[in-house]
Amino acid sequence: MCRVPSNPVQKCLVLVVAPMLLLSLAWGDAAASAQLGEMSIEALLEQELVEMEVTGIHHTHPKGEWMIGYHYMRMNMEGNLDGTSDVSVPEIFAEGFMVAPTSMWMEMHMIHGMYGLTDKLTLMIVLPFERKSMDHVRAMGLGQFTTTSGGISDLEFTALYSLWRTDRHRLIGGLTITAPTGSIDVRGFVPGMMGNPVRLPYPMQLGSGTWDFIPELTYIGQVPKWQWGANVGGTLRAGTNDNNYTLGNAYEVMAWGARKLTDWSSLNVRLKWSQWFNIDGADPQLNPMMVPTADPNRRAGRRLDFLAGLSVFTGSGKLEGLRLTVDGGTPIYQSLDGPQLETDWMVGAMLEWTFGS
Ligand SMILES: [Cu+2]
Repeated sequence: MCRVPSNPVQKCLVLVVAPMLLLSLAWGDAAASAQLGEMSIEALLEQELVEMEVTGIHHTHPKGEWMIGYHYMRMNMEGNLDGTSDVSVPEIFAEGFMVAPTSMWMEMHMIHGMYGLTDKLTLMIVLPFERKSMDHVRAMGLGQFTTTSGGISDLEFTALYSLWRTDRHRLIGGLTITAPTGSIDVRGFVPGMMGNPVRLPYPMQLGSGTWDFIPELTYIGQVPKWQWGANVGGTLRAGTNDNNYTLGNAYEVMAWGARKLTDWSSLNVRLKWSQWFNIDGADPQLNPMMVPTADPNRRAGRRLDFLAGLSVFTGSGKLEGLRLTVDGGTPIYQSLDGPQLETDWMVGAMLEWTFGS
């Protein structure tokens, strides 16, 4: 089931980089306990929790502590899959479509703020902006075209609660509510439509149009210099949006390991499984016979991603609490209700500043 990707960059990531990262994670742990010094183990683990934080995992803050962050993400998709098989552009036309998507990129800029209301309860808000671009080919040799969209996406409000905690183990429950602030009415110019902008297909829209609920549960384990954990979360969409549809529900399961490399750097590797379902209902302005992206029954999929992240941070002085993370990954398995564009890789960078308390 799990095939090694054919793309040489992906193959290199999976076969070479992944084992190297795992090896470096396991490299020499002997000095760890010697460096504890006069710091208590609780204080050390609290500090290392932040230093080894994994992108996409929500944590809690102590009472009165703030965090402000900026997170950039880019995802690239190229080629189409139906199930796990490649589908060529002529095969898409043979199914009767007039237009075939060939590639897409997506960029997100997210600004987040966190505040520890109590030692157990942390509140978070995320303001996301998105930009997307999709390339297409028209049937019968009519040429290529690109559509783009951009703007604010769905605002997120999150409450995180520390359910259980010992020195070495934590269990955090979270609930995110997203507001339908992202547009579901994005239009664009498409050749052959008499120069009038038309409603762009589902993946080019900026929001879900519904209030969404995202419950999650996270386990984090720690010993000095090491962190591991697992997280499960689901996205549940409430009601039907103004354009007569509901995006599919989704869930994710992630497991990771992280290692402090030096006093100022840490590394993590993670495996993330995600599955998302088809759209309920349909936007009446979209014709599902025109292009696969306009078909509400060709949106579902599931994917296993391998990801790695490297963080550098400051521990003292004026820049206390500053942390920069770069990370990236690639799917090692994906199966899509297609024809649907295949994800090739994703990269991101995050800058965070923790203060107060
Ligand atoms: Cu935070």
